[in-house]
Amino acid sequence: MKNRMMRFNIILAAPFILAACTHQTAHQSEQPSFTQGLAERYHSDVYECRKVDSGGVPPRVTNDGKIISEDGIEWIVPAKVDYEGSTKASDLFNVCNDVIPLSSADVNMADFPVHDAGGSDVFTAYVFGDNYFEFTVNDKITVVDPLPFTPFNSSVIKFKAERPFNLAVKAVDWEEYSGLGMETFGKAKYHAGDGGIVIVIKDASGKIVSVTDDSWKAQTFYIAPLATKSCLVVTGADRNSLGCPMEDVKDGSQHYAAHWPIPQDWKKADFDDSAWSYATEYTNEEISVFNKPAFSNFTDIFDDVKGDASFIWSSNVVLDNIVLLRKTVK
Ligand SMILES: [Ca+2]
Ligand SMILES: [Ca+2]
Ligand SMILES: [Ca+2]
Repeated sequence: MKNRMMRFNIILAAPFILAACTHQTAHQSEQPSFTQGLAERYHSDVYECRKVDSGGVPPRVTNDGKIISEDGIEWIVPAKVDYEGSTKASDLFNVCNDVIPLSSADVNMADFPVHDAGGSDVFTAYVFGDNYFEFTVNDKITVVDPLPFTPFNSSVIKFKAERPFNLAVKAVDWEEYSGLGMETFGKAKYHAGDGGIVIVIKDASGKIVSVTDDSWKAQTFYIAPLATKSCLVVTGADRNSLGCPMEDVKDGSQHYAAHWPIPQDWKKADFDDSAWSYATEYTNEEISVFNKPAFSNFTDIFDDVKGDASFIWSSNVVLDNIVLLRKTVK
């Protein structure tokens, strides 16, 4: 009886299995590699800050890790970054460097260096990222977040360019448990932290020329933690983890992570991002930034009534941990 039932189920399922295989072949490059468990240490102390933030919270240690996926590929987690040796963004607010202005009125914008992305117009970008970003203009200059994990900081990037220019931003939600996308948080030993980034760009006259919103393109390349592999739904270029559990767990050490390779040419203006989704907008409340002075001391910039920037990310601001963002500023 049992065997007959099984055979019956297989016959019923056959067309669906066939359909799934055909689908997978058509979008093979979009299927992730999976890893399970903690990565081994790659670099210890990518960055170290000994200062506590204004809430008395000690900084988290910034490590990264490497881990081999089930299909034999080595992945650097949370992301392979160009931190060391790269040009760092200027500090708008950075406890670790003792740059702690109470408002934008206390910041001398004329002091910041100007990076040359081609062209003669000067633009100023203001960035707050949870937790790390690499900001590329016209694939010509890349300026990186000086503080990869915590405390939370904010940055200024002044650059010369000509409109239209292309922005390519790699945004990384850093992690304490390398390869698992989790951190200790209060009483929770395994907590999936969130990401989010907000950017405002002004021209030399102070006029806002671009803010982060849902006109930006966004794609995720690293999703963790995954309680199961099957909760992740990949349909073409769409990588949807919204059906996966996100609650704190007692032991996340055996959770999975999904990885995709980052296209070589993704920073180029003519890179085809047509299959990518538009970014999802998140509110200040969703990202919980009112207790973070690197953001809340500068709401005149980030929440300007003349152009209120939204936090953006891919569809899952908790589980998606590497998000590439693209925008052409006209
Ligand atoms: Ca940061
Ligand atoms: Ca985070
Ligand atoms: Ca996360």
